[in-house]
Parts: sequence; C-alpha cells; structure tokens
Amino acid sequence: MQDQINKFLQEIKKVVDDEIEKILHNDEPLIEGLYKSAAYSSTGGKRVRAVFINLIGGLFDVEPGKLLYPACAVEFIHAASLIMDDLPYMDDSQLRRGKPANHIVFGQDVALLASIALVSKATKIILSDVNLTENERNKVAAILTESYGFDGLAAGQFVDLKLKRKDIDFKIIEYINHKKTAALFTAAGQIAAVIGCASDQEKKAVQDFCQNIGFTFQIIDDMLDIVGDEKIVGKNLQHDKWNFVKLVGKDKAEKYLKEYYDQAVKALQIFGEKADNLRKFSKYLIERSA
Ligand code: GRG
Repeated sequence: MQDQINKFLQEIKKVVDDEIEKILHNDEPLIEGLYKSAAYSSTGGKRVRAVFINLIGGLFDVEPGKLLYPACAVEFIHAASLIMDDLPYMDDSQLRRGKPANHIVFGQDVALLASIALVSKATKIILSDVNLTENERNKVAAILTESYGFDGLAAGQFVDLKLKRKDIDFKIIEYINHKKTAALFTAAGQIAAVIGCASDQEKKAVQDFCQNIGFTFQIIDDMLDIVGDEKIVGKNLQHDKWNFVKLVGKDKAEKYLKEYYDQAVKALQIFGEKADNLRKFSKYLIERSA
C-alpha cells in the first residue's frame, strides 16, 4: 500500500517540478543570476505541500488541473522561506536539500532578492491562473498571503529567533510550530478546500487535520535534528539552539507526536474512505527519515 502512495508522490512531484521549471524560464539576460538563484532553491524538495493540495483536492473531486498552480505557488513560498531561514542572520545554515544553501552559492544579497521574487511569483501565478474563476483566484491569493505574514511564517520565525531560553515553554513552542510550519500546511489544505467548494464543517475538518499533521511534521523534523543522518536529511543537523524534542525530551515528544497524529487522523473521519490516501500519506510523513 505504501508503494502505491510512493508512486503517487513521485507522479505529483514530477508534474510540479516540470511546471516550476517552466514558470521560472527567463529570457532577460540582465537578471539571469536572480532567476538562477530562485530556480536553485525551487528544485529538489520532497513537495510535501504540493501533494497535500492534491490529496485534499481529491476529497472534493477537484480536477487536478485546477490545483497545479496553487501547488506551485505554495512550493514557491516554502522555497522562499527556506532561503531566508538559512541566511547567516537567521538560522545560519550552510546545507539545504543536500547541497550548499542558496546564499553560499549566490551571496546573501541575491539570495534575499530571489526569495522576495519567489513570493511575488507565487501571487502572480495565482492571480493569472486561467483554470480558476476570479472568485477562486482572489480567495486562494488571500489564503496564501496570510500564510507567510503576521499570522504565519514571519510571525513564527520572529518568535523563534527572538525567544530567550528562560521564556521557552510549551505554549510558545506550540505557537512557533503552528506559525512556522503548520501555517503553510493549513494554507495548502484551505486552498484545496476552497477550490473544492467544501462546506464549513469540511473546511474545519481540513484545518484540524492540517494543523495537527503540521505539528507532527515539525516534531519529526526536530527529532531528525537530533538523531538523523545528515546525508539523508540533506541539511545541517544538531543545529537547533532549542526545539520541541530538546524541551520535553524524546519520550514525551513521541507521546505528543502520537497525540497530534491521532487528532489529525480523527479529523479525517467525516471523509470516510475518500481520505484513505491522506491517511497513507500521513503515515508516510511520520515514518520519514528525510
Ligand atoms: C517567505 C515571507 C516569507 C517569510 C519566511 C524564514 C521564515 C520567514 C520562516 C521559516 C519557516 C521555516 C523554514 C520553517 C521550517 C519548516 C520545515 C519543517 C521545513 C522543512 O520542510 P521539508 O522537509 O523540506 O518539506 P523540503 O526540502 O523537502 O521541501
């Protein structure tokens, strides 16, 4: 069964990778370096968030063509956040996706510009997506925009960076995981639900699922930071100054992981068998080693 889900993941990854390559095609020699930097960080990821959009869209029988640009847009925001996160004045990481971080190759100045250009491109491809109605375009753009600002990635990253050791507590870590990581998963889910004309009850279930699976994803990330293999994970490990697992210890972290995971799976109940692929994908996510 997991083989089936792996095949499905590879298929979606290929479609998204190909489309991202097309979107980042450039004919202007003056800004070739900017495009190269943006393209460098837009390749090689697992495409977890793109798969999310597709699987959640599947709950509402959304035609896959309507999900392609939203999936690319979410991956662009994610790529932009990784570029920024690795910068020396943020997490100061040299390795990402098994290769040197963007700023190591292109310089901090270009890396920052490429990150901004990717965020801009994400909005642009949604607002000009002919597969969506005007109403859908506006709703998707609004969800996307909210996911990385004062109520999303930037807020989570700010608290993460500025947190003093003495102030670390469970609630603050939950806040950081919610904003830094779960926000983009939740945005991906909400986007698919909106395009799928989900009812309020279904939107709430999707939100609960995404938020809880986002937490589990971050806890696994924190565990990999401690016990992972740098060659497989593809980024600098033993690197977090603090994280959830360091705060509560491995045993308690595993207990929380199970609780969040159970909550996520429970939220899928209302979708019955239609959510089987999402259940398999969730299992794949908590068993991951990269
Ligand atoms: C983009 C406007 C804007 C702001 C970003 C830097 C920042 C503000 C936020 C940091 C967000 C961040 C890097 C959170 C960590 C999330 C996480 C667990 C990333 C790893 O995701 P994977 O494993 O990566 O899906 P791949 O490489 O597979 O895509």
